[in-house]
Amino acid sequence: MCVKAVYPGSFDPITYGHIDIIERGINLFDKVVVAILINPKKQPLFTVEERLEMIRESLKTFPQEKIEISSFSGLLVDYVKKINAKAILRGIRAISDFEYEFQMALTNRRLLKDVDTVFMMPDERYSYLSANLVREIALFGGDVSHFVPEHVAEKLKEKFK
Ligand code: COD
Repeated sequence: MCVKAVYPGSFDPITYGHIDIIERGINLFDKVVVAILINPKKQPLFTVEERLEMIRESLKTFPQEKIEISSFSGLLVDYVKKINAKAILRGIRAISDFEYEFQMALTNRRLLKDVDTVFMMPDERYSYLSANLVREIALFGGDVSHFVPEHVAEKLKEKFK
């Protein structure tokens, strides 16, 4: 049996923090499905296609049989059910993440009783890192090379040119 976990998020853009969690996830599960939420209510910096491409490029050295990269719209639990995943994978940084994640994990379990959320902590180097901050640093022309792969840094530069 292939035990699958979904790692859902905005990934706008993917950072070393996300990549760290994916690496930990594939050590635990047979397959990790990295899934971008298509959210018509949000104004992301990158299109879904651009984000998918950046994720693909960032994970190209990972064992490809353990990874799937995808997007979904609607409720996360419906997507979990559709692809027959066993768990939701989430990264947890500081205490500030806890309340939102706790609420989401319990709500999702109420909506779909068989699904559990697995939280993983990133390497300390990434425990403060967020895509939000990366976008802001890039907007003002700062150096984001410690936070995202080089090809993502390039894409950020192009966006804010
Ligand atoms: N280190 C470790 N983990 C990190 C880091 C880091 N530096 N940066 C981000 N992460 C983690 C986040 O904590 C999160 O677990 C994951 O990576 C993705 O992060 P983001 O910011 O890209 O994604 P979010 O938090 O915006 O994603 C929210 C969802 C899309 C998952 C959520 O809105 C959702 O499920 N929406 C679908 C509709 C739905 O079902 N709603 C009801 C939910 S109860």
